[in-house]
Order: sequence, then structure tokens, then C-alpha cells
Amino acid sequence: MKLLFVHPGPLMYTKVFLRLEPLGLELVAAAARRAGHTARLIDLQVESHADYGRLIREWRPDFVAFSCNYLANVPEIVDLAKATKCELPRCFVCVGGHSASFTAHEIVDHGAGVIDCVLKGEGEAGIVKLLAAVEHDRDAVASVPGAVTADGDGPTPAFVHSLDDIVPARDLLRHRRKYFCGQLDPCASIEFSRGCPWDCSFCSAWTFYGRSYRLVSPERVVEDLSTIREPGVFILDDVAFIHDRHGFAIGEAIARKGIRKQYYLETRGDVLLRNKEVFKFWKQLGVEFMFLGIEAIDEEGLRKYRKRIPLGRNFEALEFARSLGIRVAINLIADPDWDEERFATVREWCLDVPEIVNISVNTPYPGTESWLTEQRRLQTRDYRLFDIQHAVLPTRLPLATFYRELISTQRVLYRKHLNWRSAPNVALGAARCLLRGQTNYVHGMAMYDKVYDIESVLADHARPVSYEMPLPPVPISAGKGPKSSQLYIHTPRGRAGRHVDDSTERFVEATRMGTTV
Ligand code: B12
Ligand code: SF4
Repeated sequence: MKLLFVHPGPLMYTKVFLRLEPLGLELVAAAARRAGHTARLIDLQVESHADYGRLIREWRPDFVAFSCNYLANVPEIVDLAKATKCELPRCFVCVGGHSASFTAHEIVDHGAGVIDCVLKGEGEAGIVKLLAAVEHDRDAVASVPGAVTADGDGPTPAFVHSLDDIVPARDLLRHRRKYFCGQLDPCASIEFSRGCPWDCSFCSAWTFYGRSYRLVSPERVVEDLSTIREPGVFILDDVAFIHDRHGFAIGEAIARKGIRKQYYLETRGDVLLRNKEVFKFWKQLGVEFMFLGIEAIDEEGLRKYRKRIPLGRNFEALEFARSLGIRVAINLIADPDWDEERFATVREWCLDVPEIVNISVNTPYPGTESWLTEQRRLQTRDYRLFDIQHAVLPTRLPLATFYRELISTQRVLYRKHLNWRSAPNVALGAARCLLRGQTNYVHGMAMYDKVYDIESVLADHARPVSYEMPLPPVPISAGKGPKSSQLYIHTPRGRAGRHVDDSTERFVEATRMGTTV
């Protein structure tokens, strides 16, 4: 069959800071291609809806698969599915990915007959079975593991046998030079591991994978990395180098092969402090930027976000990263309950530290524990506002004042580092990108004021809403612990699902606060 894989358009963040290749979709496409189908891929982060329409009309695929990792993309995907069925009534339309898995029934309902199936969970295993059913016996679609159709749910989704099995179909991307992460322009993506063994209440990375944690082998990493032409590489792992031995093994294999790249990675402060030697080694291999999950600057905030790493350790982690010469970015979560004084304190703290500070807004997402325990009522059910840049919970300040505080704080922090006039290294970085013929980084900087603008963010709240988010269930009190079946997409396999040694398992146990497996 002719298959078209589609990544939806950009959100606020992607327009300014970084835009990454859709690696998950490339993996699913690779699995489908291996099963004998012809695949194409279009990424609407860098191509237009008109390009999509043209491709549909001219190539006439038999099967269209949308990737829905972000809740905010749901309305766009439903509308594209409707347009697709209008043009190609016999085409099978499927949606998969992180957010689609947590809102599968709603997506099928919004489609009102145009979305044939949502395929939950990781796609490599499910897609092959789904394609076989679509090709040979459409009645069998409903019994494919992970499938949700208008007729009901199939069995629970299955894990891919091994992460080494499939190499992403990187060749399917038509505009590889459009992907960047700040000064890493152009930039490719890679995964060394999948899943997260921690269980933070505001995050769904762990609930999606049943709190499992699996590793890609060093051999397979090197095989994949040697095909990557981009000088920059974004390591997609939720928490990089949880397991020091794995980090060393990959690093050593890369060094032996003589591969030289510039890397960006994300990790936790306590992991950085526990595995200092691995990060030192990776600095030599080319780690330039690191994102540290800090989330709040005070003990109360940290407790609230259930990071059991004491604030003092977070500062120690920042100190250590600085000592390595790695440029560090941190994220703080602003609560809609913040008042002017709280914003002022945060601004002051952020201006004091040399790190790049990013501020996002506390947002309960389906698939997180916060979604099940949050007692405050949602102020909006517009999917498009669930991008952690908008306030969806009641704000203590009037909404316009909240955004004035938020956006002016974000702007002060952005200017601190990214104003090329005041920061020579930014200007130098921009010049290097331009000399390479790359304009993404400079273009992102130019877009900042347009994207992070109070009027346009407020106008987003006033748009008519065609599709409404599901309401969260009756809140259970925090600390009581939701049922497993309410949380997970992939069924947890307990300790056996986590490929870490016993000492790392104990370390995770001591730093998580979970009530579930
Ligand atoms: C890397 C990453 C990013 C990258 C972008 C990656 C990209 N190209 O889109 C960056 C840093 C830019 C980013 C930004 C944001 N992110 Co982000 N991100 C991630 C992260 C850590 C990993 C995603 C990833 O690439 N994994 C590796 C690949 C291999 O897996 P995958 O894409 O999930 O694909 C697999 C399955 O999902 C499935 N699948 C995917 N597509 C399809 C399609 C079909 C048809 C099928 C069958 C299956 C399928 O199969 C794939 C293979 O197994 C996830 C957390 C997580 N672990 O999932 C958060 C996560 C997805 N991000 C999240 C958020 C909130 C954001 C932001 C909104 C945050 C912000 N600060 O503004 C922005 C918005 C980005 C945007 N699109 O504009 C949330 C999503 C919440 C939600 N429900 O919407 C997550 C879950 C993290 C969290 N804290 O909970 N993000
Ligand atoms: S450490 Fe927490 S926030 Fe980070 S990916 Fe894991 S569960 Fe999510």
C-alpha cells in the first residue's frame, strides 16, 4: 500500500527555540516500509497545509497516519483528517503518538467517522499488524493491539521487541536542513534510551511507557549516528545517562569510530551529580548544551512537583555543569496562582544565575497524575491552549495581568542571553550558522517578539472552539494514588521493565515519590 506519514504543524516553542525531526514517525515509517509498503513523510512544521493537500491529491495514498504527540495539535489533525477523507473517501486514516494515546476515544469521536483508528502506544509494533488488517481484513482492525476504533478497543498495546530492531527512516524527510536546536543548526535527533523510571506528577513520559526504561545498544547507536550528516545532534532521552555504564559504552563506541558532533541533552540534577564522570566524558565528546529539570526554585515548589531532590543539590548540579563548561538551560514552572510578587522573586533569581531560564505554565495533561488529582477546574477546554505556554487553570491575577507578568518575565530572561547585540557569543554563533547557509537560529530570534506577544496570546483564548477536550474525572485526593488502569498506556512490567542495575534502581526508588509500580 501507499502510506503517508504526517507530522502536524508547529507550536509556539518550535517557532522560536528549536524544531526537531519527527524521529518517532520516522521509526514507525521504517517499520511499515520493512513490512513491504511504500512510505512518504510530510512534516507540517516545515511544510504547509497546501503542500499536504497537493500531496494527497497527486499521490493518492491508501493510508494516512498522523503523529499526535502534542495535545495542542488535536484540532489541526482532526481537520486534516476531514479534508483527507473528502478528497480520498477510501483512504484509511489513523492517528498515533503520545497525546493521541491518552485521548484516543475523544479523537475518534471528534472525527465523526473520518478517523478510522487511533493506534495507542509505541508505533513500531502496532503499525505492522494494523497495516496487515487494513490490507487483508478490515474487520480485524478492531482487534489489533492498541487500536481504538468507533467499535471499541483492541488489546493493550505491545512493546517493540527490541529498540535495536528498527533504524529510523531518516531519508524520508524532505527538508533536513530545517531542523535546529538554538545554535546547533542544522540538528538531527537520536535516542539512546526510551522511557523514564521516575514518576513526576506533571509528566506523562513515564505513564506512556508503563514506567519502563529500555536501552539502545552502543552498536546500534553508532550505526545510526554514522549515517547522520548534521553536525548537531539532539539526544531525545527524557533523562540522559541514568545508567553510567551505558553512557560510557556508547561514548567509547563513538570515540572509537571517531565520530565528532555537538550534542544537546536533557537530564536531572541528581543524575548529573551521581554520574559526574560520564558527563565529563561526554563533554569531551561534544556535549555543548544541557537542559536540567529543576522546575521550581523554592522547597515548597519542589515538593509540589514531587522532585525529591533538595534545592541545595540542584544548585550543586548547576555548579558542576558550569564547571564542565557546558551551557545549561533550566525550566521553571509558573503556576497560574502566582501573583506579581512571586513573578518578581522569580525574575530576580533568574537574573542572578548565569543559566538560560525557560518558564512554562503548570498545565494538567491527560496521562499525568496531576490530571487525576488537580482540584482546580479547567478554565478552557480548547486543546490548542494546552501547550504549557497558556494558562488553562484559573489565574489568581486577571488573565491579562498574568500574561503581562509571564511574558515580560520570559522576555527579560530571553534577552539576558539571546540578544545578539549584548552577547558576543550569540552573535558569533549566529554568524557561524549563516556562514554554513543555515538561517533557522537567526530566524527564530527574529520571531521572538511576534510569538511571545501578550495580545496574540490573549487572542488565542478568544478563538471559537470546534473540538473540546474531555473533562478530567472527579479528582482523587493527591497522595491517594490513582489506579494503574487510569494511568498507563503500556502495561507496567515492574522491575523487569527497567534495564538498570540494582544500585540505579535503588537510587531511583529513593528519589521518586510514586504510589504505583
Ligand atoms: C523530544 C521532545 C520534544 C522536542 C520536540 C520533538 C519533536 N520533533 O516534536 C522539543 C524539545 C522541541 C519539545 C517541545 C515541546 N514539548 Co516535548 N517532548 C519531547 C520528549 C522528551 C520525547 C519525544 C520523542 O521524540 N521521543 C522519541 C520518539 C522515538 O518517540 P515518539 O515521538 O513519542 O514516537 C513514538 C510513539 O509516540 C509513537 N508514535 C509517534 N507518532 C506516531 C504516529 C503513528 C501513526 C503511530 C501509530 C505511532 C506514533 O510511536 C513512536 C515510536 O515508538 C517527550 C516525552 C516523551 N518521552 O515522549 C516530550 C513531550 C512529548 N513534550 C511535551 C511538551 C508539553 C512539549 C512542549 C509543548 C513544551 C514547551 N516547552 O512548550 C513543546 C512543544 C513542541 C512542539 N511540537 O511545538 C509533553 C507532551 C504533553 C502533551 N500531552 O501534549 C511530553 C510528553 C513531555 C512531558 N513532560 O509530559 N518536545
Ligand atoms: S524525571 Fe520526571 S519530569 Fe523527567 S521525564 Fe521522568 S517523570 Fe518526566
